[in-house]
Amino acid sequence: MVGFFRRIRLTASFCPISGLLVLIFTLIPFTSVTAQAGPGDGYDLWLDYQPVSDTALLLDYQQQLLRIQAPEGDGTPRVIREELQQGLSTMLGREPVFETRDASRAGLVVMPYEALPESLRKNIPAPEAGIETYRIHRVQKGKHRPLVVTAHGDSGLLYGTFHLLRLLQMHQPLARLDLSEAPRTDIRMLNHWDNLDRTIERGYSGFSIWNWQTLPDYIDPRYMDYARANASVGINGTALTSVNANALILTPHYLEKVKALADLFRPYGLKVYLTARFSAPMEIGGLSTADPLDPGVIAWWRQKADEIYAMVPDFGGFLVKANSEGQPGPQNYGRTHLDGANMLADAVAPHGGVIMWRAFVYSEHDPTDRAKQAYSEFVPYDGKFRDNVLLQVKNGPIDFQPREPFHPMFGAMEHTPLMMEFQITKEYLGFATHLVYLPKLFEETLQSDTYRKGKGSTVSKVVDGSLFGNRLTGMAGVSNIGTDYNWTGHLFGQADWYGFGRLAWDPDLSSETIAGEWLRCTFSNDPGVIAPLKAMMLESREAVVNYMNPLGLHHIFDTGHHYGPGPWVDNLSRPEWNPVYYHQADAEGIGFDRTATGSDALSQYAPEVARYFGNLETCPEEYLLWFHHLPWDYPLKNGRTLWDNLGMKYQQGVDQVREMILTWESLESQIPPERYRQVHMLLGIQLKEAQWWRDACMLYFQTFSGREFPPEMEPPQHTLEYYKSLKFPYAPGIRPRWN
Ligand code: BDP
Repeated sequence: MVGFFRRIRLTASFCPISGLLVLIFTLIPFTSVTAQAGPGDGYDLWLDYQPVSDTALLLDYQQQLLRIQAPEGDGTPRVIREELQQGLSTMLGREPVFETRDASRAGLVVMPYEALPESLRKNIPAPEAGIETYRIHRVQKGKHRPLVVTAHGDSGLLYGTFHLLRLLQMHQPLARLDLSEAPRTDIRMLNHWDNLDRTIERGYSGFSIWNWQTLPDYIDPRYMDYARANASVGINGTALTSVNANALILTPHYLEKVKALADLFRPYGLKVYLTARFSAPMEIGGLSTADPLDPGVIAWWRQKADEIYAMVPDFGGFLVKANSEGQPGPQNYGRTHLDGANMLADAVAPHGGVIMWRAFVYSEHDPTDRAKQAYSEFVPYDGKFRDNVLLQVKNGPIDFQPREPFHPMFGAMEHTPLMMEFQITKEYLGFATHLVYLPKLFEETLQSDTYRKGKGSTVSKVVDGSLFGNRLTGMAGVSNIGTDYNWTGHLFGQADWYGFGRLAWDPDLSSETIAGEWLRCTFSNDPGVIAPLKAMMLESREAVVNYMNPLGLHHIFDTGHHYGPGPWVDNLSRPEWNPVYYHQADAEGIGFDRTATGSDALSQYAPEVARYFGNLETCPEEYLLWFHHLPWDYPLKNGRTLWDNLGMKYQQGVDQVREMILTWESLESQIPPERYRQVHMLLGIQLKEAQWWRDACMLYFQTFSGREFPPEMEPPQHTLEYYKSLKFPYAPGIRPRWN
């Protein structure tokens, strides 16, 4: 019971009137299986500070940590003290005391490095330069040997405090602690695809947590809990609105609301960003053009930036989707992405703002392979963007698929900062109902080798700027957060939010380490619980690839909502929106030829990478049909045909979900009943949908291959006609009409 929201509710229940309210609250039938409040409900996320059960450890912690010297004052210092008070009292069962006079009695010192007494400072190496870095050090010499959390700035102290609390949650010993941390990227941000009417594009866990109607006067305590959760994993930015932007957010009426959120978030080190609709000068500014070279347009954006910064002095900047999927942009005026990005960059530069210009562009008028278009559009501009522009590039060249090779732009633009964009919400991975641990996917991309400066030129080194020495760096994650009681719909979706933050902080962290941390903080420190759950999480990503898009297949989702399979769809106006464009199945075989005999998308990679994927001997089977069109009887490494392997992979995916269910069931006695039940029901949905994917795709592909299903595959439950007849006009998260 630690969240701010939770504390409010508890306090309220003491008075009879609100007691009645609580009763009513519990009687309301919820539409979401995860919306119920109760033990293990998930509202507290990974910050569910459980009492330390190990008595020796508890004693040790109590001796060391209950007398604290911490910074005084409002803002971040207040947040630090509150978090320590909350975390320590819950985990250690006793209230900590904040020493204001005699600091030499403090067992825990949380202080800026510059403010530490000389007697301590001489025994503690300085944290690295920067306001977000920190050091946690147990002093080993002298009379006074406290545990010290120290930093050069408030944010560093806050991050260090959360790190210390995490160590306690994970039952780590303190005696010899000495660790130093510095974030590897500058901008670590969530991208909310939240609309002003509170629907969320590709959102599956309720409505937007931003209540634009009641802001700025009503402050939902959830806003603070949101900021606190982000700070606990080092996320320092949030773009509040959808990339398919609505210009109204830039009007004074909405900017008042944005300011209220920014003021709340500031103590948590969280900066606010907005999406900028390129045609805003016309829609809300009364101009007749949005041409980026027009003096009136240039002046309008400058004035708009001045207006925003007057209200939100630390405003982060604009995130822009332009000339992509129907959004307006500079090309509407015969200008380029470069013209557009630099014009906006000049508007925010005097205030220290940045422009995150998305590279997710492709056009129905361009007949070349969609996978090639972003590279062709942007790489020629390398080195020409203003210093405060980052190009925000999706992890793969198509669109957040269950598996994609890394985007060829990574490593190809030495003089331009490239920001990573991952999707945390599971648009193409089973919505919030499937348990799929995404840090495994993120890690796969980050550890891919671009070979741009020889072996070891990983995507992580492009993103953290170390490969080319870029000054500005960042990582964005499309949020999976909504109004569902547990924030993310599926409890395990919280691990994706957590893991995104951890990887943005350190892009070389392993997904296994992150899973271990999250499990310990969310479930328990019992190895009997952690080991099976960790194995299940790590396997879950491969399971979804197998039952949705095995062997390099991609984008065969039903259209619009992307819920379930639709490999047969071929009637959409834009060719590259049709699944048949991607799988290219015919009587001969299946797959997209991206070698020199096909679209030659491979030529956009470094020669080593192009050779590796291009050569059938070396191309990993998981990327086979991404890069090659192969005959149905093409033999794979196991000696069986491509067709048989396809069926076996789909079956394997279904079997993996069955395994996940068995694992979960084996832990029933160790998991709070409500939490157990919720996840169990969701796993049931996942199994049904995995079977649906297998059956629908294999029946459809059989119309081309004309072969029997492999004996390993269970027979389909329905006919192809049945699967084709399924329609879901109300599937969640569909793109609304924006204007
Ligand atoms: C696609 C989504 C669409 C987004 C688009 C984007 O289907 O809703 O607008 O990405 O990233 O995956 O802009």
